[in-house]
Amino acid sequence: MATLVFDAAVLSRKDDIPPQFVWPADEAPSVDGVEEIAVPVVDLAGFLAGDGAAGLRDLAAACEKHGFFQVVNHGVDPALLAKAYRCCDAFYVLPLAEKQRAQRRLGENHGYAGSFVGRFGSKLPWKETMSFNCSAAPEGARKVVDYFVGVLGEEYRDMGEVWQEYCDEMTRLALDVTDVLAACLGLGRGALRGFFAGDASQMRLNRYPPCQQPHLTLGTGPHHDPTSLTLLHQDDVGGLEVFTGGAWHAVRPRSDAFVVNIGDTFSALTNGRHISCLHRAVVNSSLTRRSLTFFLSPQLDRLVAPPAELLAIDGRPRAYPDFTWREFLEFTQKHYRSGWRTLDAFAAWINQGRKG
Ligand SMILES: *[C@@H]1O[C@H](CO)[C@@H](O)[C@H](O)[C@H]1NC(C)=O
Ligand SMILES: *[C@@H]1O[C@H](CO)[C@@H](O)[C@H](O)[C@H]1NC(C)=O
Ligand SMILES: O=C(O)CCC(=O)C(=O)O
Repeated sequence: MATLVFDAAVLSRKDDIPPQFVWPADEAPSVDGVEEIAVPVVDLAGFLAGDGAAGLRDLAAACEKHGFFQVVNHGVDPALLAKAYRCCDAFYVLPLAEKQRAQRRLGENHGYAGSFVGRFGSKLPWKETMSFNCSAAPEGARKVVDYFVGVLGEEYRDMGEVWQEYCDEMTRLALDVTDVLAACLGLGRGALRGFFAGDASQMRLNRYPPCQQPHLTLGTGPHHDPTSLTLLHQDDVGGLEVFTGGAWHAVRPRSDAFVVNIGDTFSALTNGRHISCLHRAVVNSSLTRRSLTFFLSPQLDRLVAPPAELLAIDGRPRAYPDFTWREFLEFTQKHYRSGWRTLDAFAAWINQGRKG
């Protein structure tokens, strides 16, 4: 199988980018740029301290319209974020051969991806990624450190420790966010936490090198996250865009905020009331951009079905059949690569007897 290696140092200087990275005109970003969107902001500390109702109406509307918002006063130490970005850089400046010791293989969802195997022969994303599992379950407490040491060696223990600490904080924050969303849905605080007990979450570090033809390509193609909730921190370059009201909109970086994207599984959990956010990332002609994404997911065998209390409040028929996170994850890996309307395709596949 042909392998195209993403060598950032070489590609960043190319005046003509390789055709595999050129996206069709109707998907490529507009040369004129897109308008910024005013993203609703949740004050997490304020919510947790009890002035819970403030701003919830706007937030609920945002979740039902496009599925994303920002959270500030989230309690994540800025020093930890700074350390995380330093670690991200320290990983990506490694020689390619060193990074490839963590090479992600076909069918796997963890490791370093900077070269792309044959079947991804077109519309390649302009980026490198490093992904790894994490979990707040007791047996997952050292998962991240063990992964770094296991795959890259003892010298990477400190790096693993930083990502362990970062992931632990992200799980804490994501679960706090479920409390806010539960309130939006008319459920009690804590109503959605049990669903995520023993979570099988994931962390991904994205690095987008500069591109001389930024309007021909995308750093991350348009997609819905199949996972439950995504906590995204972007550096100050900018590039995250969300689709709402029939158009793409830029999300201005805000160093004190995490962007929360609702994913397919959370949408199913809310009986379709909260929308899975369609988003993408564009690249920059002169600057390297980084984003840190944490994907909260339940245990693999958790049944994804809306809480009875929610169905009673909602009064609407079930939007999706029952499924487990494992089934959906496997579907996204084996049957259906595209990030578009994956949940609908999955629901149709279940309703047709899980064939094919
Ligand atoms: C990471 O988690 C996924 C499921 O969430 C699992 O399929 C995979 O084997 C795990 N990989 C590692 C290295 O733990
Ligand atoms: C690159 O980033 C800078 C700084 O954020 C911004 O001003 C500029 O518009 C971006 N250029 C492109 C092509 O995105
Ligand atoms: O880099 C970004 O802002 C978006 C990243 C993203 O959507 C992803 O990693 O799934």
